[in-house]
Amino acid sequence: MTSFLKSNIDAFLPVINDWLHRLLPSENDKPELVHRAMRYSVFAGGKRLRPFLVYKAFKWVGGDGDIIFPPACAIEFIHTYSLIHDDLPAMDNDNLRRGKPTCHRVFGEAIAILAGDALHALAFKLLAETGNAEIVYETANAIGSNGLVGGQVVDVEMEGQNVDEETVYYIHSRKTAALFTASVRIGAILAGASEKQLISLTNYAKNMGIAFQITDDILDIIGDTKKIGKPTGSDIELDKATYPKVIGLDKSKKVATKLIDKAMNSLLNHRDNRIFVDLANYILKRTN
Ligand code: GRG
Repeated sequence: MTSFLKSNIDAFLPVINDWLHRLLPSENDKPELVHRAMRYSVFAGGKRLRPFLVYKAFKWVGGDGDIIFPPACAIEFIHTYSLIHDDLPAMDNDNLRRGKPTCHRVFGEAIAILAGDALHALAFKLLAETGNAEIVYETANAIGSNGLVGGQVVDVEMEGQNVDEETVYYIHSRKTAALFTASVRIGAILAGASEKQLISLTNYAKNMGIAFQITDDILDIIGDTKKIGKPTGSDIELDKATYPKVIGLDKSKKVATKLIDKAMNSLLNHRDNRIFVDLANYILKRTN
């Protein structure tokens, strides 16, 4: 990671974590159990890349002020909700996430499902409170049956099946890239982006998001459990539809590199694109 990106992330993390704390219900509020579970999963760790993108897209377009933080938190709540549900026994059945026991291992399945549901509702409440219907629409569209849910459905369906590259691309573009895309779009929309800026950011996030999932799949094979916060080898165990399964590790790295190049090219003719370029490069080399 470049020192420019690191200093930007280091400056952002305490601010976003403070907002997340403020916007989540207190552990002392009734029903305490679900509030504890929500807070447990949100603060179990996490790189906060999606809210970082919301914030940076907002700033890039020229937005100013704190109004961007509740929607940025909303995206992190949706992301955390997707992780909680993804880890459930009915889905990937994972015991470890962000280096800690998964939500259902600590609170039980019922509370984990409900904590995810409550994070989902809280996210839409925060988006609605901005008064901007467009960002509510963007987010709903990104996470529904043609977005995250759709990608996850095909991901589950394809376990143990013979898949082709096109199907894996379908899964990755929905289960992972859709939320990255919504992140940059809602940040940009709230700052009053032009159509040209929106198209460029969308192309950036879509390609970067698919590359992000490919690196995730690669890390599941050659990563370090301590760094990624979950055991490696689970994709192979569940015979998941991944690029390494379909085209092998080396070719997967090449596809990810091409997608990152595409992502960077979409912002080539725009000024002040350094943060997005550095982030895209980091995603290719990331170890966690
Ligand atoms: C509608 C939100 C919603 C969910 C229902 C369960 C589900 C459908 C979708 C799961 C999608 C999923 C888990 C995709 C994987 C995306 C991914 C690579 C997650 C890891 O992201 P990081 O590395 O995680 O940014 P941290 O922990 O750093 O935040």
